[in-house]
Parts: sequence; structure tokens; C-alpha cells
Amino acid sequence: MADWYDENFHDKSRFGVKYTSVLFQGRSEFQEITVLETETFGRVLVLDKVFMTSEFDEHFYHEMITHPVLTTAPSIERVLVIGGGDGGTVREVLTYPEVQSVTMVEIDRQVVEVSKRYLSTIGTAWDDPRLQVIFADGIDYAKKAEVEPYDVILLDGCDPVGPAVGLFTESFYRGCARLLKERGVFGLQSESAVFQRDILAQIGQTLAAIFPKVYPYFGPVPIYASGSWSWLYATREVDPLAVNGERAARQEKRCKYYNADIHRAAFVVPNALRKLFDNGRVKSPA
Ligand code: SPD
Repeated sequence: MADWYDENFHDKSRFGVKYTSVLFQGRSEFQEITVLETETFGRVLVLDKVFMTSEFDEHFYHEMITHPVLTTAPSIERVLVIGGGDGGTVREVLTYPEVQSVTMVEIDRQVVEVSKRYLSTIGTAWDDPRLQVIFADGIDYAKKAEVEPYDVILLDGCDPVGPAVGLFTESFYRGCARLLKERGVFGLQSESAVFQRDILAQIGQTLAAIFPKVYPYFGPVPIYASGSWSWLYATREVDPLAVNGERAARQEKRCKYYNADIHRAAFVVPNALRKLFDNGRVKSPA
């Protein structure tokens, strides 16, 4: 029997999908994990009652967290992904033959296990020999790991509530900066630019205290509250619009959403947000 599943957004609005069955429901050490079967979105992964991804719309999010960064970073041999337990982000990263190694640091082993079992259309690159999955706290990893620096770091985390709050702090971002090469790029999801403009601004400001250049960019993710999402591109010196044409052309052939025009358009700041940003860039702290 079909029923509705709602994401309750700050107790002010609810966003729902009609589901036909609950494929999995359980509690890991860190969070409640649910997988729903739905008609509109296919299978949907929910963590702590917040929609994370779905078979139908995952490409918007995973292409946009990955390709604006990987088509512009000067070198993309060593990539670190923090979070992203459904496997969609590492799948996109591993489409680049230039990528030699991807380290994914995910705190919750059970999210990966459940995703492998129920969301196999999303995580299609688990067996790629370039991928190493470490089950650990990304915050500790960023602060303490003694490893060669990375060309790219992608943070594919949850909303800033509960255990994920630490992923939105200056000390964590300093850890990421420590692990990033001088000409590296750090990309991360930064919530809804419609409903959580203050959070987007705050993450941007926090990053701007560490990275000289921080740029917001935007795209659709239908299953997230408001349907409109944002990411931040943080770097010491890379130009986010200096797209490597060969890499972008390859992605354009295979992606469902991303292409070079979308890339340029994504970095255009809507009028209502212009006062937060200076020519498309987060203003540096005074
Ligand atoms: N509001 C939900 C934000 C979740 C962002 N991360 C999703 C993980 C998809 N790989």
C-alpha cells in the first residue's frame, strides 16, 4: 500500500514522496538509515529522516559536486572524498582516466553496506582498483592523517545537524586545507540557497578565512528541500571558470546534466544573493 514519507524541514515545512515499500530500515552506530521504494524517485536513501539521494535525481547532485571541480583543478591525480557513502561521488570522480587514486573516508560503514545492497545503480565503481575506502571520522582524518597532499578534496556530507555539525567548522576546513596541494581545489555541498541562505553565507565566510578564493555555484536537486542546491569551490589560486576543454568534452558526452554551458551558468550568482558575494566570490573577511 502506498503511503507518504515526509522530510520535515526545520518544523516549518514538509517535503514528501509517496513510497510503495520500505526496503530497509535500521539504526547504525551513527544514524537511522532508511531506503524507500518510490514511483517518482525510484529508490531513495534517507538518513536521520533527511533525503540524501535517489535513483531518479542523484545525477544532478553527484555530477555537480564533482565536475565543476575536476574539470578545472590543474591536476586531478590524487582525490580525497569525505562522506559520500552511497558511492555516487566516487563513481563520478573515477570516470576521469587522469585520476590515479581516490581515498574515500566515510564514518558509517553501514551506509556503504546498505547502499551497495539497495542502491547499486548509484554506486557503480566500488570495485575500481583506484578506490580505497577508509571507515573513519573525516574530521579526525582531515586533522591528523599523515599522507601526501591531495589535488582535490570533495566533501559530500549531510546537513549541519547532529554528528555532521563538525563538518561545517573552521578547524575541520583548516584540516582539509592542510591536506590540499597548493594548487588544489576543495569542493563541498553548502545547502539550499533558497531556504538556508544564512548557512551558505556562513560556510562561505568560514572558508574565506582560510582560502583566498571561494566561489558559490548552484544547481537543481529535485529531492532536496526547495529543489535548488548550492556548492562552494574553495582554492588558493585556481580559476573555477578555466575549464579544461578536453575533460569537459568527455564529461559532456556521458553526463545527464553537466556540460560546459551549465558549468559557466552555475557560477552566476542570482540577484537576491548578490549582496552576499562580490563578483561571484565570497567576500574576504574584513
Ligand atoms: N539535505 C541533504 C543534503 C545531503 C547532501 N549529501 C548527500 C549525499 C549524496 N551523496
